[in-house]
Amino acid sequence: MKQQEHKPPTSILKLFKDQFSFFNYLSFVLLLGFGLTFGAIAGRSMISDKYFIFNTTQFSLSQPLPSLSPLSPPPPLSTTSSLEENDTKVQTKGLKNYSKPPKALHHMKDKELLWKASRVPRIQQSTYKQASKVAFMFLTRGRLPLAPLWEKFFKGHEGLYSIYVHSNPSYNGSIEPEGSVFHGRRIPSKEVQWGEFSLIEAERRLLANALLDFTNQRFVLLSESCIPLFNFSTIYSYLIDSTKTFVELYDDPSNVGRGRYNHRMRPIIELDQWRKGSQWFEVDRDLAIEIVSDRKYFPVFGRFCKDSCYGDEHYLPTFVNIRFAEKNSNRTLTWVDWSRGGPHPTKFLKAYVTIELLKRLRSGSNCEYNGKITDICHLFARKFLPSTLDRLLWFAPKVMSFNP
Ligand SMILES: *[C@@H]1O[C@H](CO)[C@@H](O)[C@H](O)[C@H]1NC(C)=O
Ligand SMILES: *[C@@H]1O[C@H](CO)[C@@H](O)[C@H](O)[C@H]1NC(C)=O
Ligand SMILES: *[C@@H]1O[C@H](CO)[C@@H](O)[C@H](O)[C@H]1NC(C)=O
Ligand SMILES: *[C@@H]1O[C@H](CO)[C@@H](O)[C@H](O)[C@H]1NC(C)=O
Ligand SMILES: *[C@@H]1O[C@H](CO)[C@@H](O)[C@H](O)[C@H]1NC(C)=O
Ligand SMILES: CC(=O)N[C@H]1CO[C@H](CO)[C@@H](O)[C@@H]1O
Repeated sequence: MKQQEHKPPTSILKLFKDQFSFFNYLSFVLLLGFGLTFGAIAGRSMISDKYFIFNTTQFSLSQPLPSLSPLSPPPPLSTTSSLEENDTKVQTKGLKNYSKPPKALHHMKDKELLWKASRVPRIQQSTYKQASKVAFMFLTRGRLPLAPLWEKFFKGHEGLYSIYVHSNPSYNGSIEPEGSVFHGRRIPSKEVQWGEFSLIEAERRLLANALLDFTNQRFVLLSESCIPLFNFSTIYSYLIDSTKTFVELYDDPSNVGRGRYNHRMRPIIELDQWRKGSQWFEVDRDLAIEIVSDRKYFPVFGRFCKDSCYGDEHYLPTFVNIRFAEKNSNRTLTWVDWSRGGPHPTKFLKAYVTIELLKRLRSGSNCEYNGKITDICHLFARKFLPSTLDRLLWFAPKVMSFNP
C-alpha cells in the first residue's frame, strides 16, 4: 500500500524531467487527484478496520465510497486489478503476527491462498497459549436463514470458534450487522454449481481460509440448512477430543457409486480405491492441510470427474481412503434423511420439527467414538427449511441445552 502511495509522485518527477507541456500538466493534476483520493480512501479503510484490505470497488474513482447496495453488487473478487498484487503484501505482513487471527476478507487468488494455507504450521499449541478453536465453515448459496439459531448456539463461547462463510458471489444480501457472529466472516467466493467440481474448489477455499488462523484445530463444513443438535460445549469437546476425522466413505458397487468411476483415472486412482460419501465433512488440521495441498488427486478429478460423476460425493472420500483411511471414522457427523429415496434428502418443514424428532436425531443410534460405543453419532442435521426457525429457537434451550 505504501508503495502505491508513493508511486504517483515518482511518475510526476519523471514527467517534469522530460518536457513540460500542457498535457503533462494535465496528467500532473489528474495524478495528484488520484493520489489524494486514494490517500483519503486508504486512510478511511485503515481507521474503520472493517476490512483488512481495500477491495476492488474502492479503487474506482467514479464511485464515491461504495456500499453494498442492491443496485451495485460487489465486483467479482477475481477481477485482475493492477493493485491486487501489492495488496497481498499488506496481508502477508499482517500474518507475520501469528497471535492475531487474520480477517476473513482478503485479496489473495486461490492459487496463492492454497499455497499459503499449505505452509502454515500444523500444531502450535505449545508455542501459543490460545485455546484451540473449531472452524465452522458455511457453504451457502445466499443468506443463512437459520442464523438466529446459530447466534444462540455460539453465544458465550467467543474465542473457541471461528466462522467462515462462502456464499455465491451474486448474493447481494445486506452485510450482517455488527455484533452478529457472521459479521465480516464472508470469504472471497466464486460461483458454485451444485454437484460440480466448483463445489470441491469452494470447500478447499474455505479450508484454506480457515487454516490461516493457526488456532483452528478442527474444521467442519455446514450448509445453510444445517442445524446443531447439541450445545456448543458438547460439540466443541466432541470434535477437539476426537482421535479420528469424520469423512463418510463407503464402497458403493452400484452405478451411482463405482459406476461413476472413470478408467482414465488409472493409475493414480484405481477402481478399488474409489469411494463415495457425504460432502459434509469434519477434519482435523493435519488432514485439512493435506486437502488444500493435494496436487495429485485433485487435478485427476478435475479432468475425469465431470457432470454426472458428482465429484463432491467422491473426491474427499476417495482421497481420504487412499491416503488417510487409518485415521478416519468413515462416518459423517451430519445427519440427513435419505429414507424416502431419490436424489435429494428429505427437507424438513415447520410441522416436522418436534421434540421427539430432535431427541431421535441426538441419540437414536449407536456408533464408535475414541474406541468406545456412544449414542452421540451426529452433531448436526440437515435439511431444515427457513420456516423451521421459530420452532427450533423455541425448542433449542430445552432439548439441546443451549444457554437460555
Ligand atoms: C468494499 O468496501 C466497502 C466499504 O468498506 C464495502 O461496503 C463493500 O461491501 C466492499 N466490497 C466487497 C466486494 O466486499
Ligand atoms: C438480488 O439479485 C436478484 C437477482 O440476482 C434480484 O432478484 C433481487 O431483487 C436482488 N435483491 C435485492 C435486495 O435487490
Ligand atoms: C502482535 O499482536 C500483539 C497483540 O495482538 C501485539 O501485542 C504485538 O505488538 C504485535 N506484534 C507485531 C510485530 O505487530
Ligand atoms: C450442554 O449440554 C450438556 C448435555 O448435552 C449439558 O450437560 C451441559 O450442561 C450443557 N452445557 C451448557 C453450558 O449448558
Ligand atoms: C475406514 O475404512 C477403511 C477402508 O476404506 C478402513 O481401512 C478403516 O479401518 C475404516 N475405519 C473404521 C474406523 O472403520
Ligand atoms: C502490480 C504492481 O503495482 N506491482 C508493484 C508492486 O510493488 C513493487 C515494488 O515493491 C512494484 O515494483 C510493482 O510494480
